[in-house]
Amino acid sequence: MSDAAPRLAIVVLISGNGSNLQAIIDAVATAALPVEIRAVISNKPEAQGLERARRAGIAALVVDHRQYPDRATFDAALQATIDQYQPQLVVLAGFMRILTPEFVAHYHGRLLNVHPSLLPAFRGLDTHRRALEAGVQEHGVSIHFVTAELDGGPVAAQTAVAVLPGDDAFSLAARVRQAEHALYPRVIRWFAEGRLTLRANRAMLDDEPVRLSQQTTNG
Ligand code: NHR
Ligand code: GAR
Repeated sequence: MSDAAPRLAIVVLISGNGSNLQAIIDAVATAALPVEIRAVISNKPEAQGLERARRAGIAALVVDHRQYPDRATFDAALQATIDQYQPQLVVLAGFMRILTPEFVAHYHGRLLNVHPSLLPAFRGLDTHRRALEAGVQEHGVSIHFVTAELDGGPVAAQTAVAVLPGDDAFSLAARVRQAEHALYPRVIRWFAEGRLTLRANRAMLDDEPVRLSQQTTNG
């Protein structure tokens, strides 16, 4: 990269496949995303995303939650590992462990998550099956600032995904994941550009509170 502009330092947390991580890596490679991925950390040693990181020349680390007696001890170890890389933003990308309020407070305003639903609908796990069972016509993806309230933090952006006749949880998840891969790098870029901030428990884009119905039309 010949671009001399300072790039936002980020650390990405994963638990599995890491397709969202790959979308971020690819966006950085095409210069669409002005960030430096300093490290990728998984709580699972077998996570495929670790190999994606290594292939891109990014430090790939494991902090295995099973090696720690409780969540507080795990989170403290995770935090210490992250902070060695001095990130300005921490990105959850399919990270599957609920984080303690202490951890979340430490990264207040600089911790994002991608959640596979149109929040506040379908917080928690197994969102695609639950959306199909509820019979909704629209499902989708939310990027939100992480707070102590699980999947309850301020939403920064959403993309709606139509539920199609014949969809099962797999086909719907695949379509939602495509929307994730398009949206997450874009939202991270907003943060890197200083356009997206958390202020008084509201997500602000260009100094305006994020309004969900407009969100997918921005920048
Ligand atoms: N932590 C806090 N405090 N707040 C949030 O909003 C969080 C969070 C940690 C992760 C991601 C979230 C999602 O996008 C996320 C948001 C895991 C679980 C869960 O139940 C729920 C939500 C999310 C991630 N995890 C189980 C646990 O006991 C373990 C499940 C597993 O290992 O497969 O931690 O959906
Ligand atoms: C993504 O669909 C993400 O939204 C979801 O898991 C998938 C991870 O895929 N996250 C959660 O369900 C968090 N609880 P990936 O590992 O290929 O990015």
